[in-house]
Amino acid sequence: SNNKILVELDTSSGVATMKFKSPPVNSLSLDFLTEFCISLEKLENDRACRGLIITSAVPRVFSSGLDINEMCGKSREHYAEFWRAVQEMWIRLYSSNMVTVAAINGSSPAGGCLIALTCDYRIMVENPKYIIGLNEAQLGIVAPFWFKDTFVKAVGHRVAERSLQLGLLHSVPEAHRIGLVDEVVPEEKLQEKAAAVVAQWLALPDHARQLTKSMMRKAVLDHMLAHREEDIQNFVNFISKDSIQKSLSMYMEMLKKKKS
Ligand code: CO8
Repeated sequence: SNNKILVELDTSSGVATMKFKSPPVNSLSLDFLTEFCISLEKLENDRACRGLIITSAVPRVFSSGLDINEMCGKSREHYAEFWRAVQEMWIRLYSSNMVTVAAINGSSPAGGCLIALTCDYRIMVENPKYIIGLNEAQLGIVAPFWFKDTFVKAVGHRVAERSLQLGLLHSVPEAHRIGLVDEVVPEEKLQEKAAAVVAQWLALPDHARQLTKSMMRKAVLDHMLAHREEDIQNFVNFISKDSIQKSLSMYMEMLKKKKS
């Protein structure tokens, strides 16, 4: 598959833009995650590419998070394969040598919020309809420890504790106030702002910035890598429970009803 994510590299600036284009809501299916990892690896290995802007080509949604269909009514083998792909996406993005900026031009719940949090910097479009946060608790599921760690690193422990327990989806001004996003801009300024931020970060010597990034992220990354297999087993056991399957399918029903 090679059609859910558009990648463009501007060789003069060394900055690539990745646009999620998997309608209706850029949910993170196994195919999407696989394509994401392949695209990221290509850019990572391309010496002409030093920066990455991640944004959406779908109106009003950055990413709706993990594709709930991948977590409902499937085999344990499928759950394990899916979860490994989710981990792989995070590992690659969190440890990327590139400057990564999330240009969040729509709602970004759960796994969508995780992608944004995994970047170096977050810029969100001001729009009263957009929401962002780790709402897992609202679905009756629990954000994995490395989602939590990534969130805590951005907003601090107290804010994360409340937001995670309540599964809050924050408005844009609130997300800005708690430090979940770094900057808020009008839609028409987003691209320009994202390019300016990447340029600012790229003005430093790569090696110093990269080593600093890796020093700041090492503990969280090492902890995840040390518990990767255990995390897969936990996910498979948890998601296979009848009670969890029931919560997820009720949530999917709720999403579909809300529409009419
Ligand atoms: N997965 C699959 N389908 C989805 C998802 C999703 N995450 N989100 C939306 N859809 C579907 C809807 O059911 C709907 O389908 P249909 O057209 O058949 O009715 C279609 O996409 C369009 O959705 P909406 O009508 O809701 O679109 P809106 O533009 O009104 O709203 C939103 C967009 C805000 C993104 C909204 O769809 C939404 O809130 N979606 C749910 C987001 C969510 O809660 N995601 C959580 C996923 S779980 C996760 O990412 C981390 C899990 C960690 C696992 C830990 C376990 C141990």
